[in-house]
Amino acid sequence: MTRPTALALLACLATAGTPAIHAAETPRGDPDLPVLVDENPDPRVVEVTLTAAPLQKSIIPGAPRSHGFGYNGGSPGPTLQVREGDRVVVHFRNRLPEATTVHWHGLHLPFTADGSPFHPVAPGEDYTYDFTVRRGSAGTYWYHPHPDHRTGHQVGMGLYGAVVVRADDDPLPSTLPEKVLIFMDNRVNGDGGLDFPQHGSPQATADRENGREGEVLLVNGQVMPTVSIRPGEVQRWRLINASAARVLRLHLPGHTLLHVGSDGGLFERPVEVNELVVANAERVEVLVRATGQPGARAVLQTLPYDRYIPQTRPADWNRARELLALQYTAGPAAVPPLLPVTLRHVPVLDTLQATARRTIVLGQGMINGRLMDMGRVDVAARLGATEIWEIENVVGMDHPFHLHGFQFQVLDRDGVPEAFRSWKDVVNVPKHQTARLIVRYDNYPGKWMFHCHILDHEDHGMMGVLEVR
Ligand SMILES: [Cu+2]
Repeated sequence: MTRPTALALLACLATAGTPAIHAAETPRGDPDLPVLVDENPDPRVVEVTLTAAPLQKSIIPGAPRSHGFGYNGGSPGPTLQVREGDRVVVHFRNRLPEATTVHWHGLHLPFTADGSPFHPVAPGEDYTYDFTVRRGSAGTYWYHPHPDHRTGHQVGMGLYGAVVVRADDDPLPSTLPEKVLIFMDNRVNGDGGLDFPQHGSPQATADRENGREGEVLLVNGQVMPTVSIRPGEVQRWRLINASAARVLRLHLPGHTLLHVGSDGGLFERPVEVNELVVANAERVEVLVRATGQPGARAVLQTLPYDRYIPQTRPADWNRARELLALQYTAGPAAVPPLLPVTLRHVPVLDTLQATARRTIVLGQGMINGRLMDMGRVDVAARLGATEIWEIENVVGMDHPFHLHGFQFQVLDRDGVPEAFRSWKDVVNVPKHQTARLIVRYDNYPGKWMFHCHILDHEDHGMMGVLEVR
């Protein structure tokens, strides 16, 4: 592992002051999430209890109490905080009226701990997820249900939470204030209750096509929360798009962001960006540099992103939406911290080692022309093998492609080599584009799902099975 060279990366690049933007909403408090309590005194074992149950409060702020689901009484659930090398034991209790699982999205773990549809947990039953956090996997992940056909419903009912994996040799200063921000959207009806369409209704048809989007945009379960920042400060934000279908195109007016990491952790070096597309289930890590004046305010927005087929594109798709307020404190400025110019080494997966090349065709609602069948193996591979997968989207809407169990690296998109190497478990494949990725099946045999992460597509069968043996 390469240690960072501690050279200053200037905290005041290319910003022209921070425009004051006024939002109609009343600012709410800092959106910090609760953390799962470690019940084990051994410092290298994290043992927690996670209960899924109907929620006694509304998951939409300000709405009347409505049906919903939560983890440990909240939506989102508490954050799982672990370190590389930790053994993690999750005592899961399903107190929902239906079967569920807990999928640890992006983590490299045994088949029995993956929480895929192969290991449903019946109502009233318990299940223990037991795994060791891989070295080199420090990053931002999340957990959510993954039962057969019901993922979209259960996530929409409120079941999702964050996972943070830390490294002992994290190259970024530990003094950077950190925020975990989970983005979610949801739909409410006239009574303020969660709105899921009736089976067979026009809305159900549109959702099946587009994926279910909602008008209420939530950040850590809040509408337009406020994050405070001191002028000069640098904050580390871990962003998770937990939406069923909404793709975020993040933009913070008056600021550029330092993009430092993706699904499987930090890059080799930071990349300065004006905006960031985060497809559903993807994560990004960014450094936010407080280059504005004391008392200034900026609003993190999601800009329009056209992922739709024209026939079912929502009428207001081209409208920017507000997500959260960044409020500068009035006091004196902090001295900007020194930031490393290199972060860590990302190992190369060698294309010369690839022993198979696969073509995965994403059609509308199907993969390689077939619907999901739990009894079928779509791809069979050897443990330890390296393979190249060509993910070809042949239809006119984007599909974010997710592989369980193994992080991969994107090689190229439509033949254009990826600008830099990173670990990924989701790659958004835009309409009529092809992405090539390389993956190595390390350590764990089993049956692993690959699927579109638009939850409505996944639930309706846009999924396949990779068996590694
Ligand atoms: Cu899809």
